[in-house]
Amino acid sequence: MDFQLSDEQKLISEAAREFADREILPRVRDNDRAARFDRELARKMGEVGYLGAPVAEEYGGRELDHIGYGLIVEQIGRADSSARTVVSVVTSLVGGSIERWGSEEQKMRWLPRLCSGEALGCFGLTEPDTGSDAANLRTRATRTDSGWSISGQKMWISLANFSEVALIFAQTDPALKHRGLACFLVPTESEGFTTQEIHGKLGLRSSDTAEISLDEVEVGDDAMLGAVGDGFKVAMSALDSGRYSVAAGCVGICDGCVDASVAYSKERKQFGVPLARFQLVQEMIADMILKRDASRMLVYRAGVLKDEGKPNTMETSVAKLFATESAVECANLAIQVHGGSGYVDDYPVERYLRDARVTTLYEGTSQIQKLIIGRAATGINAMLPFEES
Ligand code: COS
Repeated sequence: MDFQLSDEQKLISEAAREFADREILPRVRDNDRAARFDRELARKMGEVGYLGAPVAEEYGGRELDHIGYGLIVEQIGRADSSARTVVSVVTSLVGGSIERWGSEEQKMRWLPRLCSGEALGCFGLTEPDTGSDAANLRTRATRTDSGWSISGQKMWISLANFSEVALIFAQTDPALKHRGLACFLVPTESEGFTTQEIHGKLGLRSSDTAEISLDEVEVGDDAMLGAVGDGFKVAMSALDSGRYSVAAGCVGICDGCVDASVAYSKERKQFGVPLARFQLVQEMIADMILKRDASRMLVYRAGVLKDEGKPNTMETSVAKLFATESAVECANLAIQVHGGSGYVDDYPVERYLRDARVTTLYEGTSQIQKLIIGRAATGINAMLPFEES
């Protein structure tokens, strides 16, 4: 067992940190205040290879392992969770799914553009009435003479307003339940495909979030990712990677909270001494470090399993659950250390709290992660109706 990063991994992490300090930090507050999606930043992240880090080089990626990918995500997440969302969605949910399930033609058509940041993609699984119960989709795909016609609604879809391609999950035969689902690569310029921005979010304000409407959108057979019936597996395998990425981003939030709190507590004086002199302040910093380090180790464990090609759904859920809850707790503690200054955006900690809050909701709520972990431990699926479990 080796707890040290290799020299190459350290370099990857340092380069990502420098990039984030140089390209992201100077614009993060303005983007957040203006609730502005920064398309130019997404392009820059593509240029340096952060939108296709684990994708094979022949498709425009950097072919890094999952630890390397996680290190990049951590550093981007430390600077700005909205930028991190672009990395996670384009790499883990969209690019990863195309690479894993796509035909050679689909890979060549989409991956180089996604990896370079020339095009963006979004992941259309969630619907107005379907969140945790992901198999129960209402969006329908109906056979036509030349392919499929898709109709339905998708909700809370990151990047949908700026994407060139959407992965759309749809039911082909409700009687088959999850085995009737299919995933389609739908160009967003298709007739009948429209999006509407969702306003008023607590956090991730400079991340684009939208509702998608599909009104008899026609696609050919060649738009299907995998086969009819593979849709649920495409979604679950994407989420195995997406949850890992969210967890790594939350390690970055925890790390940012520690650094901001250490700096502030050494600089700010009360009762004639720096805040850092007080034991109760040190306790808060120690609690943050505990959560950051444990989250990081859990992310590394999941990443190593992924790199070894071993089953990791449970370990990924453990990492996602712990890191996301830790990010919320660390951000809350960091505000406490900063006092009134932590309540305004002169410091990053109030944004950390607002941005962290969604991570225990999306890509599977904390409750869903616990049910996945509980099922792995007991062999009993507590998500089924009682008569079927
Ligand atoms: N990778 C590939 N295939 C997987 C998989 C994975 N990680 N997990 C499950 N599958 C497959 C199973 O092997 C099974 O295949 P068969 O039909 O051949 O038997 C099939 O998918 C169904 O698996 P399972 O019975 O475990 O599915 P459930 O309906 O019990 O899954 C949960 C329930 C809650 C785990 C799932 O619906 C889920 O993750 N929900 C949360 C959704 C979510 O995160 N939404 C946020 C969207 S992005 S913001």
